[in-house]
Amino acid sequence: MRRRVEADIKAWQARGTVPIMVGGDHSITLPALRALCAAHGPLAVVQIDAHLDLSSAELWGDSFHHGTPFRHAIEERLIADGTLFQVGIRGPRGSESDDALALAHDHQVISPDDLAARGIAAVGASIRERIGNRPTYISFDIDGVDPAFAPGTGTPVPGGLTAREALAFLRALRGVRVVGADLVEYCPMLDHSDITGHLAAHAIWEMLALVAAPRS
Ligand SMILES: [Mn+2]
Repeated sequence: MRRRVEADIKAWQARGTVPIMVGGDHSITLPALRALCAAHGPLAVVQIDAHLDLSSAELWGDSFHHGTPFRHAIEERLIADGTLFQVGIRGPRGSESDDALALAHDHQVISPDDLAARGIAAVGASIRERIGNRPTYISFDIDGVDPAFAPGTGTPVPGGLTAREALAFLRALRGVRVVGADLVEYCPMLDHSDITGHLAAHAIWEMLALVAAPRS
């Protein structure tokens, strides 16, 4: 899977497109980052997620699954130091070392409470300033949103972003140079009345708008 996704993303990127993937398991992000880093150099990454996804093989005995993509991305130097922004984080950690890895590389972990206290516009402005002109990947794990708004996912965690906060946060990123994005962990089988599907589709639309928006 990883080889195939990486090859596909490389092919789309080479055609001058901005690939946006829809999933499915969050482990698809790692090969996308590998492909885009090969083209652009180390990336900035904005990750909306309940979980850090920085686990190692000590969790579940496997080094490659939906809880580990960003550990590999950091260790493989696919993400530039100080430019991974993990927003919506509140879930249980895989281990105590997860936060340490992010902090050792000067990355930022922003909980839903942080986002509410600081304000979406302020957080967005701070992220945009820190990213500057660096090529940026957005990885939107739908479980970053509260299960009340996004029940259709495999590892729901109460206390997440509202749908409105999530969409406003995406809009607050306007101006960053998006070179790729994904919307992952959507599981239609667990959804109710397509609530999650509607939000996922709208979030993808907002990401397309970020690609289209002129940058100042
Ligand atoms: Mn995730």
